[in-house]
Amino acid sequence: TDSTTPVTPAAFPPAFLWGAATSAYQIEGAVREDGRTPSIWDTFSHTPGKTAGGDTGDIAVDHYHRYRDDVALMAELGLGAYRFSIAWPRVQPTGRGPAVQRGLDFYRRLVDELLAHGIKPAATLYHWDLPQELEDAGGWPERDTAYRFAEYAQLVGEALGDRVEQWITLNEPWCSAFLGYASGVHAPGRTDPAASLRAAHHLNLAHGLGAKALRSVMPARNSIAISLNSAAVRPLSPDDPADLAAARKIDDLASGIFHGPILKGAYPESLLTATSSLTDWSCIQDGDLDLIHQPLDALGLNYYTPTLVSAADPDAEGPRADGHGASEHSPWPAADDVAFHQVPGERTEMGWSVDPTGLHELIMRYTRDAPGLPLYVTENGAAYDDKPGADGAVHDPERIAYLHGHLAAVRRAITDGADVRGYYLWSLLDNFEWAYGYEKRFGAIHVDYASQERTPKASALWYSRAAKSGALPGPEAI
Ligand code: PNW
Repeated sequence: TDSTTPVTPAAFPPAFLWGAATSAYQIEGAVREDGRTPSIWDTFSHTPGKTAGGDTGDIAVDHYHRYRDDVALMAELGLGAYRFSIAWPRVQPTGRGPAVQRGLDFYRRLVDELLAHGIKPAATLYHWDLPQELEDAGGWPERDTAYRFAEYAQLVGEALGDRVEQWITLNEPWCSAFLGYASGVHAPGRTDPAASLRAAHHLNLAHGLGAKALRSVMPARNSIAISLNSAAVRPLSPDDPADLAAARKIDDLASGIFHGPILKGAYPESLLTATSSLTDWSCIQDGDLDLIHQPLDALGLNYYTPTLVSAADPDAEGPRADGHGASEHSPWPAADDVAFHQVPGERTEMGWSVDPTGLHELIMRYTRDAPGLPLYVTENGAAYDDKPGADGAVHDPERIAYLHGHLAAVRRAITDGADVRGYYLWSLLDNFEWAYGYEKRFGAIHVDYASQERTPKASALWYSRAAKSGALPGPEAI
């Protein structure tokens, strides 16, 4: 990787947004306050054996009560933007009906606090916390969920469209569909590959209907986007046609299944064929593709690590480690002829390899596939085993190197002609890392989970220098 290659501190475009990101269930806590009812993540995390240590988001980092302090920290760090998500079960506890004012009020207060500090809010409508009642009615494999999402989007757009300019419909629908309904390592924990493919289509439909609903109630200046975790997929042997075919298949299942309909108005033929043993895709109704293919104002990409694959004998025994959590069930439907490999080299606490070239690749790919569409890196970051030292400070040189390497890759992409408008570090705070509970710390700000005390890590100070100067300090600075 080039994460250790020195680069001269070079300026980013002056309007470049230096941000940080979080999501509601991972930080808010206060799960029973102001009318909120359970989402699929409350149910899942309270089911024994589903999360590390039985951890839940009941309290998380108590952001619901500490949002003012957290915004003050962002302001001190000089962040220009903050990406957060809105909890559907706070706004519409049953997933239907009128909005709960107290639920919306929290986000209005948060947004006003951000604006008062000159921080641009970017709101994600869905970061995985489906109201449990909608899951009980069938969840994402059910078409109706997409219409419920559009209604929710409209309610939120009406309430906050006057003060939030940047909107993201869905965060990483790949995780919702395939970790939620195929491998089952995420809520709701189902292991039904055919259902996961229907879920993917209905998430696409939800995006299209949701974007349309937002458009209909918000000022035209607002920007609507989606955040996709398209993988940078690589064949183990680039000269082996079988490995190339494996890489194409995984690319279809990771990226094409969302890019195709959203950016081009069609699913890749190769995807429909490869999955035909599981579904006839009759869930795609007339007019769906036009609805999904809504004009977008920007595209968000989340990137952590590349994916390395080869062709495999489908009958061979043994685990197919792919870094997506422990499950006997694969998150890749109809892909038992593909094997996943560890990318050699340095890894983070997640076991994910550090490879900034993957981010450059991905940005350049979007630049080709979606010409003219402004891009944002809506998530990028790393988990390390951070602890305060004797001096009370948290020294995390690995995270500084990770951020430096990836931001240098972003800057390289801009030099190569990509229109990248901003970068959101994942994550502002240490938080509930889904199935990994509180074991994995992604924050730029350390949280002591007993006292809820916040301590900016060295990486936060490093990132702050970048944000304030608009240029990358060397990785050795701080
Ligand atoms: C993303 N995978 O999750 C999410 O958007 C964040 O909420 C999360 O905290 C962050 O990345 C770090 O994990 C992912 O298995 C979870 O490929 C799992 C995968 C990818 C992204």
